[in-house]
Amino acid sequence: NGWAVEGWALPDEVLRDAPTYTPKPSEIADLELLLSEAYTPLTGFLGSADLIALRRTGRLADGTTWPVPVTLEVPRTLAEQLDIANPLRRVLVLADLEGAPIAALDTTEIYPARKTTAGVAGRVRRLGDGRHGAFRRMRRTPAEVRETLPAGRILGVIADRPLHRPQLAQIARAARTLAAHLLVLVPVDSPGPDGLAPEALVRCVLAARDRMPSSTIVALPLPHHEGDDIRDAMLRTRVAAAYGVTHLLASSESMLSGGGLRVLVPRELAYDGRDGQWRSLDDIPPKHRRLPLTTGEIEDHLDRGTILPEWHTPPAVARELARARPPRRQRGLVVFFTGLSGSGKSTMATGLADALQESGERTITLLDGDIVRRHLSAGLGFSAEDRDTNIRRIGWVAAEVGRHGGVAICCPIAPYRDSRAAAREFARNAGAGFVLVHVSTPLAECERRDRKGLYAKARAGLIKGMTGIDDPYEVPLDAELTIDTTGLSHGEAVTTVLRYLGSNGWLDPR
Ligand code: PPS
Repeated sequence: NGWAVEGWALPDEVLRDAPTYTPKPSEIADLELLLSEAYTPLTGFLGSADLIALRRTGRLADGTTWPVPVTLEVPRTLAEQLDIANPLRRVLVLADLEGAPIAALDTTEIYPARKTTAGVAGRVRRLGDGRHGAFRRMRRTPAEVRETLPAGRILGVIADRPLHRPQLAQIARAARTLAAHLLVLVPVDSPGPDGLAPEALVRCVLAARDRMPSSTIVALPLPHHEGDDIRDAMLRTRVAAAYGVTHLLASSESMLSGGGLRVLVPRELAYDGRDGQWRSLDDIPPKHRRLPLTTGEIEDHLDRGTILPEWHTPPAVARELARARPPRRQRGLVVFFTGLSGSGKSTMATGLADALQESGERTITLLDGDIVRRHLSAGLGFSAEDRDTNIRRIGWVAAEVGRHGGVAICCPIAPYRDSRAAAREFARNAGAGFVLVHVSTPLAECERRDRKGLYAKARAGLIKGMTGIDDPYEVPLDAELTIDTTGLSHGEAVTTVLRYLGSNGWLDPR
């Protein structure tokens, strides 16, 4: 029976036979917004004419103003399977991370992008009902939301962070002044600027609901486009307008009015100790004035496990935040040792695991190089690609351990910055801590130890691609701790790590 969209009807076989591709998360977020019509007037991924016009003039080829390039890149080998001259053979099915189809792309242009990728442009059409994930009932399209909004002004707030009393006071003021209904848009495509998981952010926002004027709360993706905060802010304004917002409370300096919507820059508020009200900074004498906590101060409270003060944060919000970010001594943690073969990583990792077992810390998982390569990474060798896969696997498993509140201790060589960065990112997305320990014992010392005889073999040319000899080790620039084990006893090296973890709150001081 096929499916149709104005002027685009295709038999089922076309979809069945079409290649399938899973875009990267930010592209999926763009796709969702295209499909929900939050990106009106865009109906698909942009082609080269629009991209060139956009770069030159800030407008699409037809003159429409539009802030950011909304593009889709696919591997060249995949693009080559499409035949744009044939409407039946140019369809690309776009799938989510689990591989379930979300949309069909009617590819009308393929243009060169990077070395191994091509840009594909064309209209997109939703496949399936488009609702998935936690809080799916809150993921509503602009049309659905507009239908339920009352007539009159709509005050929009983009809540990419939990709402504390100062923000709630700003919102209440603006809503009162404008006599507006409140629409809160919560971005849920990736962890917010505070590193809170999307579901946790939604729970925090919902926990503040009884402190807000009558409101509608919607969850939606709001992707970041490479290195362009101002344009992203403009895009957020467009999306808010599509949802029916008439007045948007600015969350950053770079938000500009446009697209029929006014951006309000809220006044800076402070807590007035005399009567417990939040009011304009200038209306409070300095000795009675308390400024809102900074992001760093809030994080500090959570890290230590002290309750956020009630003058600043409604208790229900404080509770949700504390659940989402337990104190460091209870939070999942990845301790990631990196260094040359023979640098002392394994010894330190084992020593650390033993010490933590003894003190009865959270559950410990030791992801030792040899064991990993026997099980999790069985079959991988030492090519750059295999090493990268190895480190990403270790990083992924470690992050899952951290997600569930355990301590993962890893000790691969992990010679590449990118793979280590990926491991750090996995941990962050899982809400776990990440401590990179660079075991910086110099090559000469590692080679002198040469317990496995590998360096001697490498020098003799018997093995190729030995890290430090004829394969690179990229020294970390982001290590939390650097330890050279030359001349250190086993105990001293482990103590250094324990001391770091202790003084940074990662261990129970008991
Ligand atoms: S990597 O690069 O992080 O994937 O390496 P890793 O999984 O930690 O494995 C390192 C251990 O494998 C042995 N080995 C080699 N190391 C480096 N280069 C080459 N070519 C190589 N071939 C085998 C070596 O014994 C490493 O063990 P450690 O414990 O680090 O000494």
